[in-house]
Amino acid sequence: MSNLDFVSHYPQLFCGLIKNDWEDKTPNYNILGVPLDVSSSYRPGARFGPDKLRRILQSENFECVSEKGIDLTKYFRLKDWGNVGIINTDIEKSLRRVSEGVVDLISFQHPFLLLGGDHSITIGVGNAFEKANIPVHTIYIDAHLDLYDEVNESRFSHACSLKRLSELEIFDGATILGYRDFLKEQVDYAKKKNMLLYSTSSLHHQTSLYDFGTSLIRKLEKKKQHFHISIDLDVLDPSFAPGVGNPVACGLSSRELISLLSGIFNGLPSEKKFSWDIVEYNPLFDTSDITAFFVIKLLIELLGEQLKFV
Ligand SMILES: [Mn+2]
Repeated sequence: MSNLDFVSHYPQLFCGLIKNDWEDKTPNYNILGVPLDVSSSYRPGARFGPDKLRRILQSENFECVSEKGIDLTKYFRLKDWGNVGIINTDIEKSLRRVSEGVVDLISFQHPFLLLGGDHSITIGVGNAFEKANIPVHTIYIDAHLDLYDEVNESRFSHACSLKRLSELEIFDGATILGYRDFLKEQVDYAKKKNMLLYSTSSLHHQTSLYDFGTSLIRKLEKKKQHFHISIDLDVLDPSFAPGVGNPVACGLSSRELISLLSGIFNGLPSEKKFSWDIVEYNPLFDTSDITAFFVIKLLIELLGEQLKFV
């Protein structure tokens, strides 16, 4: 039996692009919700993220056409596998369930997206790749480095995610983009582990974040087998993403983040395998659904850039 034996309550979302059941057609893209926020240290509520996004994805407010004119409904068949059955009193069991679900997603050989949940869900993703024995380079987009060894006596906190990933056998380096809230010893650790570090201000000074993203991934891709792109929405300025668990001022604009990520997918060759997650969306602290509408725009633009992978 598959570990993915749960389905979404919403049969059809996002202009019909996301369905539970594609009947005679095979899905070419998979989505899994992970409503986990047990370890949130400051503002819990990310557990409500996946279902709130699904509610908004039912709206008729969007055309599924990217700004480059790509009509996503012609090419993408996304399957929504619903939410992982999280046990909100037990993070280790919950992460085990996340990783069991992700092992199945890996086996489908199609791109997949996880909707968090806080950043601890990425630990479950790493564990799944460890089980599948696939080396992974992580593109870690975050205002924080998440390199604490322990937070509140837990090694599975959302602030320990990159530290746990860095200890895996399959850890094939990381590129950190957009950090601006950190300790010096965390930067030292990242350098010792040969991680590439780009602060928010170093990104802000690039003339084109699209070109920067493209050249960054082109330099990396030849030596890497699989890329996991982990997007913590707190990389954005809180004025663009108020609905996050740990906001940090002076972040990227929504345009800057979309340019950076579009450039990365533009530079990634079609034969490369990748997966991604969007984490820390917290509807309890969102204002007028600003953060949710950004996530939907991010999906439209990035799926447009991912056309060559489906
Ligand atoms: Mn963060």
